[in-house]
Amino acid sequence: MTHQNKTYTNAELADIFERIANLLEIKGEVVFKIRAYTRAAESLRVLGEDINTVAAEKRLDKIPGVGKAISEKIQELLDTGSLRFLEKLESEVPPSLLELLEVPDLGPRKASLFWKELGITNLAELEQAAREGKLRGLPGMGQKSEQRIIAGIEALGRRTDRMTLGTAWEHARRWLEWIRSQPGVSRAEVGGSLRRWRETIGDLDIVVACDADSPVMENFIHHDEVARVIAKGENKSSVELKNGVRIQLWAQPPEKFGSLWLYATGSKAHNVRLREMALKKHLSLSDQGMLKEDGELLLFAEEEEIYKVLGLPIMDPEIREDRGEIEAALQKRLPRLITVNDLRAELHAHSTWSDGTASIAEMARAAVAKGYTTLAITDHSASLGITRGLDAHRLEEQQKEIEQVRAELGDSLTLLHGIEVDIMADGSLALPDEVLAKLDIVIASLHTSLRQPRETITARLLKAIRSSHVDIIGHPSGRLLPNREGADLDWDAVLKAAKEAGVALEINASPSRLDLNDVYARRAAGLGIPLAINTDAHQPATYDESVYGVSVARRAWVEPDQVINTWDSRKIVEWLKNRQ
Ligand code: DGT
Ligand code: CA
Ligand code: ZN
Repeated sequence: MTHQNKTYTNAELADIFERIANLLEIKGEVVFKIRAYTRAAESLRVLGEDINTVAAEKRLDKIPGVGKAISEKIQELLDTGSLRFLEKLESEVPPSLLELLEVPDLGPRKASLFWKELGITNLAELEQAAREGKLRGLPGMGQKSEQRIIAGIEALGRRTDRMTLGTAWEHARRWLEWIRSQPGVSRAEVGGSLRRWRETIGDLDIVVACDADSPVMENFIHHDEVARVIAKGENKSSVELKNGVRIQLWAQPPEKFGSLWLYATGSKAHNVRLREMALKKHLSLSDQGMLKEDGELLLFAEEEEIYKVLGLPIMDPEIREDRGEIEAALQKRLPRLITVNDLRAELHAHSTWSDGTASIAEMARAAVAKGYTTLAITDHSASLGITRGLDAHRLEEQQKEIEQVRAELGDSLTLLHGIEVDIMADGSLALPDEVLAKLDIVIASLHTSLRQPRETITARLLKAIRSSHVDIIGHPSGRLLPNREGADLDWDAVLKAAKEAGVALEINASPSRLDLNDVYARRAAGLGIPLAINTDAHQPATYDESVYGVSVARRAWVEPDQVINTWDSRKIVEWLKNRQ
């Protein structure tokens, strides 16, 4: 059957070849065949020009990683809208087996095993078999791995389609630019969870001030990238884009922008509190303004004026969560929240000595350019399965290069020689104490066996916190946003131990980590535990992700001095010295 109207984007074709690769691997096909399809998929994703153009110009077989066989398949898909090879494959390997690959740590080889040995063809059957204890007898499986699969399936059930902050900001910046270019628009800003810098984002809220006859709303719902209009109105429309992102656009004339922006920023709980306070003054607060009992509508072009009427100072969006900010504001004890400009140090950075992509000198020069006065190079220890971890010998070699860069940079940067040492499954560190003792700074992180039971993994982390040379615990929970949950830790115990040991806890700034999260960062700060906001940079550009870590700290009500990265070099070095 042919579908004349079916067209494919590069990403859709890449998905098809990835599907083929997975099905072939489940089938048990030889490795080089599978690799050919994975490579083609990767190549299509980064191609940078429309596949339809490439096909029209007969250049398909010139795409790197795409040989004759695969270019013919692309052509067949573009011509007919389907692929006989894939149809045949799907009649041999049930495509519902691909559901299994969504389970964390479950790859095609395991899926193949379950299918061939137990006849499992989908997720529901896998869950049932696991709960009945049928997996543990298979080769390479045991009771523990069976438990992990059950936990993985449960986690899938809790999964959301929320975006990370990094992804959301990328989309939002592009759309802000487009909206600001529309006729009659005087102002456009983000609202919603994005303006509050929540750790993940459901839909983007964009708030616009525009003239009554501005076409912005119409142009928005008819934009090329829109797949579906979810709701449409004169002042508010909501769409889903072809890439799956949802955007809600709010519009009002400039004189109502303040009330609109306040309303659309939320949180809902914060809004409800403000509304209650307004009602006590016989005012009804809405996105339109404040309605007086006599029917007059007070208009607000700026948010600040609304807070003023309510007897409050304007509040930073990050704390508008009804977590005590109203009470604190009334008592005039709102925190002076940390900002990115307060940061003077990066204390967790990798180089080509482990899995980074820049040299120590490049990382150091970029830190100076960023205005930092301290940088710690903390490459991975050797234990990890990852590339080129450091052992005692390579650390000594690295020390020489550190010395050279110090000589080059002089007083402009305090360059610390450190390590990110792996916390092993039993809580010991991957390198012996005498090796760690020689370093300026030690970060200890959990990278493996994150699914240990609560007692085990808590004890493991406590052991690391209490060991003699650890200064910072890196990304304490090990979670990955938006969907891999962190370790099941006893946080009371972790915070108590960190407090006693004087160890700093990291707020890892990567948008796919944000770990500590806002809630635990706030508890840690409340206990007086030093915090470290680090980007875990593997290249200079990553330093700019510090803004995400700072947003977590701001949501946690953290003031600059509680974060060691705001200190000058002398104070950081002194803190490190006093810990040893
Ligand atoms: P999200 O999209 O799930 O990441 O979270 P938000 O906070 O962006 O929530 P969303 O998109 O449902 O709504 C955007 C803002 O609109 C929200 O932050 C506050 C406001 N809002 C939504 N529903 C209500 C409501 O029922 N009452 C009040 N007062 N405000 C609301
Ligand atoms: Ca939203
Ligand atoms: Zn790292």
